[in-house]
Amino acid sequence: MYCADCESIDDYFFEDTYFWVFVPTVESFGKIASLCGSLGLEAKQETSHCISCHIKKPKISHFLTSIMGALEMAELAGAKVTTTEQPQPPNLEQMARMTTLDVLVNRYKAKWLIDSVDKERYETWYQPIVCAQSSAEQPTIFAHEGLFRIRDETGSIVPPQLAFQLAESSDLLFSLDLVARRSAVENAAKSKLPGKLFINFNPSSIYDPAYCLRATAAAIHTLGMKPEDIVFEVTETHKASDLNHLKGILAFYRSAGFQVALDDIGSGWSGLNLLQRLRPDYVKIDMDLVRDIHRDDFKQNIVNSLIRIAKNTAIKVIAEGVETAEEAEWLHNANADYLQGYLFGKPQPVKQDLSKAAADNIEQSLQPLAKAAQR
Ligand SMILES: [Ca+2]
Repeated sequence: MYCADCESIDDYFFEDTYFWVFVPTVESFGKIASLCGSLGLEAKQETSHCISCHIKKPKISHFLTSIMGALEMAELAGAKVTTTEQPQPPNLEQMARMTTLDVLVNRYKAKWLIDSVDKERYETWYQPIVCAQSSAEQPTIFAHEGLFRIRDETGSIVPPQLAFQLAESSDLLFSLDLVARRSAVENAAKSKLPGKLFINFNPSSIYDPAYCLRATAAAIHTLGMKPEDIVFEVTETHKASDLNHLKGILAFYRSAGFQVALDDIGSGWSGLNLLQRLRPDYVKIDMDLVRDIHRDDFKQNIVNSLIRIAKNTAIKVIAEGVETAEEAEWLHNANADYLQGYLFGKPQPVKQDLSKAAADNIEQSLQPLAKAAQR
C-alpha cells in the first residue's frame, strides 16, 4: 500500500482467488507446489520462480495457515504475491498490489479490522488532562487526549494496541492511523470538548508529512478548530530510528500552527536524547515511571531530571497514568505542569450535544477531504 491509498484498503480475497506467488528459491517453489498437491489445489508452474493457484473462498484460510507451516519465516517474507479474480495473469494494476506472503497472511487475519473500518465500528474516547498546580479537589481541565476504540464484529472493543499491531503487520497502519486521527478530531468537534485536544500519531504511518498529513490538517480547519488548540502526540518514539524523518514531521505540524508532544518518555534513556534534539512543546512521562513515584527514589531521580531538562528548554511536562493522591501530590511538588490518569478520569465516550443538522454538516464537510487525500 502506498501513500495515496491511505483511504482505500485493497482486498486480496475473492470468491475465486488466483494467487500468483513469486518465490525466492527453487526450493520454496517445491514446498508450495507439494503443499498445493496435498491440499488438492489447482496449481500451475508459470516460470521457474512463479507458481499460480486457484482457491475457492472457503479454502483460503486453510491454505494460508498451511503455507505458514510449510515455509520458513524468511521465505514468507521473501516471497512476493498478488491475487486476481480471473485466471488471466495479473495486469499492471494487479502487479502494483504485490505484497509479501507474510503480509498477505496477516492481511487475512486482519479482515475483521478492514471490515470494522469499513462499517465504522469505531469511536474516540477522551481522557482529561488537568493542571497539576490547580487544587486537587477541583482540578482545572487543560485538555483531553483522544483514544481510539475499535470493535470487532461481535461489538466488543479490541485492545487498541492489538489493533494497531495487527494493522502494522498487515500493512494497514497508514489507513488505521488516519482513521483514528480523523475520528479524534471529528468527535471532539461534534461534542464541543473544552480545552486543547491531544491526538495520537505514529510517525511510521507517514511517508511525507506535507502530503500525508494534509487531510488531518484540512479536517481541523474545516471543523473550525484552531490549530493552536491541537497537540499532536508522537507515539512509539522508541521505534523512531530516523530522527530526520521525525524532525520533518514536527516541522510540518509547527509550520501549520499545531503543537507537538512526545509520548511515553522515560521508558528508556533515549527519551532524554530525543527531548533535547526535537524540542517538543510537551513531554509525557510514561506511566511506569509515575506508578508509586512517591516511594521510589530511583523513579524520583529520573523524573526530577526530566522536569529540570524540560523547564530549561521551555517544554511542558505531563505525567500520565496518575492513579493515587500520593502520586499526584509528589508530581505537584516536583513542579510537573499537567497530570493525566484514572485519578482524574478514565477515557470515556463523549455525549454529542450537537443537533442532528449540525452533526450532518460536519459529516458533509469531511467528505471532500477523503477525496483530497486520494489525489
Ligand atoms: Ca498517548
